[in-house]
Amino acid sequence: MDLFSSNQETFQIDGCEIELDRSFLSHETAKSYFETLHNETPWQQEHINFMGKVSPIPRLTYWYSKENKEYIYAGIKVKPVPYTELISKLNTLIQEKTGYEFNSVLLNLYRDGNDTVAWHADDEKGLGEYVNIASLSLGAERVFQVRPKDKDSLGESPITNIELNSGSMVVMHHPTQQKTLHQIPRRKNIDHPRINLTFRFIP
Ligand SMILES: O=C(O)CCC(=O)C(=O)O
Ligand SMILES: [Mn+2]
Repeated sequence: MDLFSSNQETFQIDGCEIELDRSFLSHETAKSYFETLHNETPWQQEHINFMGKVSPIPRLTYWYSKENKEYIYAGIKVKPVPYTELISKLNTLIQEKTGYEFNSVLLNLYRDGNDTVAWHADDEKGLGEYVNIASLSLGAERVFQVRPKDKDSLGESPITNIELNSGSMVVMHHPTQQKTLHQIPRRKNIDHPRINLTFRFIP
């Protein structure tokens, strides 16, 4: 495992700091964790209700929580399931690396380049005021885009594109969720899956 490698970069977006470690996990470890999570996660197809129209979200998800914390995102209420051995191990690794405490994780499965997550901030009330998020990527490389929420700041710092390779970890420090939005846009030419785990702390 390449923990504490020096392959790191910092992005500043509207006064917020996003750190990237491209080799948080070695290629082999990332591949093996991808296989386990891809095969063993009971992936769910969630739906959103927008003005009475119910549609499937364009990816599969699953929610684990160490302390039985329920979670609501995009109007979707998810029941907590206790951590598996691998999720526990990753939670510990990521806590050691970041110095932040995490007790819950949202897993996203992007089956191919057609699966996406639209512009949003992880600023739900349930996460409290002070939100730090660590996000681990496994499998296909995808572009993670970040932009200021504030239209005036958008002129000065337009969209930042961050390539997320397998085994990379991103830390979005407070107040990134208050001041910026992020998304994973569609990439038509990608035909293989990506798993992303966003570790959060539910107070
Ligand atoms: O897939 C990613 O890298 C981001 C996922 C995300 O933003 C989320 O689950 O809130
Ligand atoms: Mn997010």
